[in-house]
Amino acid sequence: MRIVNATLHDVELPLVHSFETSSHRKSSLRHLIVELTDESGAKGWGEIASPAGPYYASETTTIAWHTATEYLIPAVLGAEWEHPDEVSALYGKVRGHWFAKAGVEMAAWTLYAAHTQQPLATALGGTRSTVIAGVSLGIEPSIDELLTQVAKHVDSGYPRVKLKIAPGWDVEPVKAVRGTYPDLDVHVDANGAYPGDDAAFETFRALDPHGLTMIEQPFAPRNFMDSARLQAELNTPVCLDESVETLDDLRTALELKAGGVLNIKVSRMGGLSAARAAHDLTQEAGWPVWCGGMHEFGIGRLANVAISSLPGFTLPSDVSASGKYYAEDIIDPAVTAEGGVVTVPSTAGLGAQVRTELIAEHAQQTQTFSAD
Ligand code: OSB
Ligand code: MG
Repeated sequence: MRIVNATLHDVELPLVHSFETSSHRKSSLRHLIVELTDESGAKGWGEIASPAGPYYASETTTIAWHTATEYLIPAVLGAEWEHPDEVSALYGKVRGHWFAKAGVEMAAWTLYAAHTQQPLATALGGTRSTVIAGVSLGIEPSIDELLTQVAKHVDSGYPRVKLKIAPGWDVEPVKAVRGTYPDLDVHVDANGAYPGDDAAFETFRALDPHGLTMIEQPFAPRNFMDSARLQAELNTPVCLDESVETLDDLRTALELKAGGVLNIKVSRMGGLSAARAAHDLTQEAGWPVWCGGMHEFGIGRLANVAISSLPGFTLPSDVSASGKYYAEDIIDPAVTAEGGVVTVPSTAGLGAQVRTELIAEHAQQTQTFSAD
């Protein structure tokens, strides 16, 4: 296959409910949409879902624009390849920049699926026709407002709720949610906000008896040592997110027993091929996995749905309906989650139409490239 045209669209969509994590609050998101066209005219779509600021990872939207336009798109344009597993090698000399790479590689994967007339999930080796969605709830101004958000999502059928925590907003919100929902699948995500000190260990010991499904990323990225120490002490599984950007990080985590669950994010790992390889490695090690999200627009959301259809994704994934975040999504149909169940598309390619008019309406900047 040969990519002859590429367009990068910088698109801003308003959020229906502002979202706060341990680092910051946001009310709209800017993601970069990658559009690739091959010689036959088939199209592939990808999404660079980097947050605007360097708080989740060091990449930002502006940096991702630079990386994609200067390095990644020139590397894939005009190159010959048979399978998307080969695409990351085309820009193999570029270190890091996983979000930018993930968006470009996702476009190659959806192009390949369209070109070979199969659903993206099938091309990846997915085996499920539906996946279970959980929701991720941000830090709210009060416990009452958090309980309102939990009720809203439990009432619409989501079987798992993840609560963002940070020092000062941890044991109390968990107790409140547990008090109201004794049997709900609840987990917490600290986004690395705790230092590996005695006070943090005290907090996690206090959370341990509340039957949480997991404690996600308690410590700073790649603090595998304190994570292993915590896992040895707690009954609650520790889940790694920010700590695992590469398969080498994952091998370190497995060897050190720095947790018991992996959140596989396509964006954080640099694409669908790496996400699938992480799935295979954790399967061998016996760690269950789930697919994390980055508040993706519909394109990245459908890639998350597709990877979640692989057999090792046994825990609910952050693939909630488009409508949890966006009043209007850039795909048609948008992702829906009836009773927390998302249907894996069975049509060839991405699995939905891309609403190019909506992309144009919300685009802040656009750049097009052609192979010579
Ligand atoms: O840690 O999972 C995270 C969003 C931005 C940055 C980090 C995270 C998140 C989420 C999003 O929790 C969940 C979703 O996309 O549904
Ligand atoms: Mg996380």
